[in-house]
Amino acid sequence: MSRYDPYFEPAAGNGLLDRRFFLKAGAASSALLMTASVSAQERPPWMKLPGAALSESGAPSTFEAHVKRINVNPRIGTTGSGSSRTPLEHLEGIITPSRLHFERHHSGIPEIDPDQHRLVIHGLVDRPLSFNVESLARYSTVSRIQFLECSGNSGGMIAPTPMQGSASQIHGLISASEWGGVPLRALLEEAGVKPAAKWIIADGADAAVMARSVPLDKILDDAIVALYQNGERLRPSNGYPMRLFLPGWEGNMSVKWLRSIRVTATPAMTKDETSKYSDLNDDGIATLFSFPMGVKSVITSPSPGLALGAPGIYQISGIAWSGSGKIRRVEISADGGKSWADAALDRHVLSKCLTRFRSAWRWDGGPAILKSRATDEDGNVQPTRDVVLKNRASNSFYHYNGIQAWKIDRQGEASNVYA
Ligand SMILES: Nc1nc2c(c(=O)[nH]1)N[C@H]1C(S)=C(S)[C@@H](COP(=O)(O)O)O[C@H]1N2
Ligand SMILES: [Mo]
Repeated sequence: MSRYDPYFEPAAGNGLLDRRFFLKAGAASSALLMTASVSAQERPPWMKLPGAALSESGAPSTFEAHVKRINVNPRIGTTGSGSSRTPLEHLEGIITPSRLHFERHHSGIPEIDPDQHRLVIHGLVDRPLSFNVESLARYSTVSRIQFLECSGNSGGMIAPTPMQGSASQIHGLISASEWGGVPLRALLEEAGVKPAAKWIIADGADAAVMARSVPLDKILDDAIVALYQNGERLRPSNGYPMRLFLPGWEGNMSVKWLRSIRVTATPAMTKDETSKYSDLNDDGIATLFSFPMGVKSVITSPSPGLALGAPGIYQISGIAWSGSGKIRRVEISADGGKSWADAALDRHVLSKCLTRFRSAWRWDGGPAILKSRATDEDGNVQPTRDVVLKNRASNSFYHYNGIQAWKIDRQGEASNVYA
């Protein structure tokens, strides 16, 4: 570039460029990125014969077979207990394809016949009610494009030395979908909630009988009984034929294979809200009922396993989210946090959803430490690792939302560092 162009000016240290670089520099930036010349080609084999037949259900290209859920091995001694993770670094945008939505099961995936499944609403109500899939589907359905995150996500980051793995191995218990279902408020209004009611206890029809207590206020605010995920019926692994979906709150509470809602005056203190999904502090006292997921972000490209090529201009891209509402701002640093520049947020900034962010970065081939820091609309700023772990017991790993640092070495390889 010989003429002056403000978008080539640095926006922060170690090569970060203005966030509008890719939008405004247009032809100039693409010329920088694409150096191969295009010449007339011979027809490839797939142009010489008609292609494959139609099919009833689509599947990804066989060339994309590497884009799959990872860590799918169940816990030793069990068949289906454990978790599988979304391959974050291979995805774009904000919606997770249903087949790649992370999974977390406490006792495998039940095979539920929808004709035999019932959801019962009982306890402190005037009229106990029982629904099957068909009767629920007659209610007016709402759609929510929102994330679901396991509160154990990123728990490996409490280890005293940084675990090495891909973005998905470390942070892949987060996904986002369009969830379609019936507001629980409508069902509770029909059942008639008694004045003493303050909580509901939700439980699932799996062998683990996962049960969680949820404050009634949240249920009346935005909880749904989800029947649909990305336009189709829920996948068995995500709760078929129905699940509770609690926008922005820790994934464990979104009880899958939902079979019972009991309205109560007090929480049940189930194992999953006392011994599990609570945060032990170093004074020996545990914090219970941490419901909304904290403001968080992670750079998915570059990230471990996605090496950079030659020095030059790269797009930094990642996801940010907050259980409290919308993402307002994401800042990026290429010098380990000494200086920061605002990233561009993609058009779809939805409440309690993933937000895609991007920055332009001129990598000079030297070492760099990339970080992202998200701020939500309530003004919550993503904390550093030290702040998250302050006063926590050394084995407490839920609700980790610290700033992630990726170190880029001279070969362009990224690794997890505490910096
Ligand atoms: N019935 C039931 N509901 C459940 C679970 C379970 O094992 N059984 N796992 C919970 C946990 S810990 C999480 S993080 C989410 C995961 O939802 P997903 O598998 O659809 O990603 O479901 C929650 N609901
Ligand atoms: Mo979870």
